Amino acid sequence: MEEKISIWQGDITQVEVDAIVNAANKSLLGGGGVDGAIHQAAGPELKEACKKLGGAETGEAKLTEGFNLPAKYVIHTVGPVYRDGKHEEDKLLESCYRSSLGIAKKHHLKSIAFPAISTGIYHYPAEEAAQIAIHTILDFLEKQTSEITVILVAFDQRTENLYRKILKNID
Ligand code: AR6
Repeated sequence: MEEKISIWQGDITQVEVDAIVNAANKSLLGGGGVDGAIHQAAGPELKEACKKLGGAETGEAKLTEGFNLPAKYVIHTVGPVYRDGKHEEDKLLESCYRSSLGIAKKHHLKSIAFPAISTGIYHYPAEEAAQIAIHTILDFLEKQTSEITVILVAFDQRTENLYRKILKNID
């Protein structure tokens, strides 16, 4: 499985890929966490482009250019706020990964980097979120026979360890 998904620890704004994914909120107008870092690094033009998108629903994804980022594009997706696991949080998180990959495929992008959507300010339990991320990505790549390279960006060691453990168990 390692050849389809790679893991990289660090700041997603530095990753040179066709598209980085932003863990945004429904307004798509910026916020804290990885969203704040992406807007900061991309420059004010990103916010101007986002204003034209008219927001997004939880689980949806929308595309903009990357402006000052090394990535060509940003795919903005809205993760679920984790409440108790009984409000379709898993389906909505899965939808974030699936929608983002669908956009990448539609635009013939060859590489995409994901942050750990919803696991920060939105409090999704890290291990469950990592399981959903990896299984959804692998399922998409298999069923859509997509050649896209996927990078999972772990901001901290704990997330990196989780991703490595899950991938190892699938092999
Ligand atoms: N590069 C990669 N990953 C990062 C970075 C970075 N520069 N910064 C943080 N992370 P979060 P959410 C990790 O809170 O939980 C915003 O205000 C972080 O360690 O950014 O989906 C939005 O506007 C965590 O593992 O996103 C929304 O309102 C992961 O990215 C809300 O936060 C996601 O953490 C979305 O919350």
